[in-house]
Amino acid sequence: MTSTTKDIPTKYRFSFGPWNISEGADPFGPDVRQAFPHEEKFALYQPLGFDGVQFHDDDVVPDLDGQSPAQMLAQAAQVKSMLANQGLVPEFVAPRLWFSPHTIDGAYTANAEEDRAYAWDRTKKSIDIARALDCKAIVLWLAREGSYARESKNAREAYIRLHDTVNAMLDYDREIEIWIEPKPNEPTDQAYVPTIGHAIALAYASSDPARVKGLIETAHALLAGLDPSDEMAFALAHDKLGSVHLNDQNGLKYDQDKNFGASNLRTAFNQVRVLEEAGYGSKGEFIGLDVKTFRTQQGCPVTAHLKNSRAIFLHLVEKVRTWNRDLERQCIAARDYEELELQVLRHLMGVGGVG
Ligand code: XUL
Ligand code: MN
Repeated sequence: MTSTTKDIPTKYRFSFGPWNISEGADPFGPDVRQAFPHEEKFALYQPLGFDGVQFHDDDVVPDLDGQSPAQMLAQAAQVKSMLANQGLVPEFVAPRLWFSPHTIDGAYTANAEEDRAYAWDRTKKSIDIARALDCKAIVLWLAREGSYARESKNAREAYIRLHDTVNAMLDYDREIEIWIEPKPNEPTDQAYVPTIGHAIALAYASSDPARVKGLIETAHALLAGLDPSDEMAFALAHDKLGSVHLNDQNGLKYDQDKNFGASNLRTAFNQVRVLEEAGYGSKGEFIGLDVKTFRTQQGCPVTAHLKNSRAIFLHLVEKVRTWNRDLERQCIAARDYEELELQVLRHLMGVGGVG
C-alpha cells in the first residue's frame, strides 16, 4: 500500500478518445450528425486543452481484421507521426472485442474455442499497435465477458481464462502495462470483473502484479452502486490507478457518459479531492474523460462537452484547494459530521463563512 504526501500542486493533463466525438446514434435511432474524420480530430485536442489520445485498436487501424501485419504497422506509423505533428501522446490502446461476429458470446470467455482464439489474436495485434505508437498501456474494457443467462457460462472457468489472458499478455510484451476498466453491466446483463476490487485481485494474482492496474470510470462505479471516489481511493492505496474516465451517471440505467459533475456534483468533488490528496497525475497519469454529448446537440464536430467537463474538473480542483482544511480537522476532531457536511455544501455552493 502507498501513502503519498504532496507539496507541489499537480498540473493536470487531459485525454479523451476519438469516439467521444460521435455521430449521436443510440439504440433507438440512427446518426444525427455527420461523421468527422478521426485524423482531423487530432487538430482539435490542443486548442481544447487536451494532449493525450485514448485509442481503440481500430481507431488507429480502421478495419483491423482485414489488414495484413505490414499494412497494420504502416498505418500505425502514420498515426504516430500525425500525433507527433500535433504535439499529442497516445495514452492507451484498447482491443475492441465487442464488434466482430467472433465476440457475440464474449471474447476471452466465449464458449467457442475459435472465438477465444480470435480474441487472443486481436489482443496481440492491439499490443503490436501500441508498441508501434510507443505507447505502454493496454486498456481492457471487458465488454462482453459476462452472461445474459447465468447458466450459459462457467463463471469460475471464465475468471481463470481472464487470469490466463492477463498472464499471456504480460508474457507477449515485457514492457506493457494492462489497465483493466471494470463495468458491472451493459452490454451484458452480468459482467465479470464488475468493480475495481475484482480488477486488482486479478492484478495481484497475475505473474507481474506491478504491470497490472485499473482504470476507473465514474459512471461504471455508479452503475455498480459504488462511490467512484472510494473506488479510486482503493486503487490509489494499492498504487494501481492507471487512469480514470471521468464522467457522470444519473442513477441506475444505461451507461450515460454524462458530463463530469452534471448529475452528482458532490460526488465529482470527492473524486477530485481523492485524486488531489494522493498526488494522482504527478507521475504523468492523465485525467481521462469518457463523455458523450447529447443526441440533440447540433454541429460537426461537437466538442463543448469535452471543454465543459475539463472546465468543471478544474473548477473542482480549485474547490479542493480552497477547502478549509482547519475547519475540516476541527469538525473531525469534534466528530461533528453534521457541521462538516454543511460546510462542504456551503463551499460547493460558493456560500462563504460558517453557520
Ligand atoms: C465502455 C467504455 C469504453 C472504454 C474503452 O463503457 O467506457 O469506451 O472506456 O473501451
Ligand atoms: Mn470508459
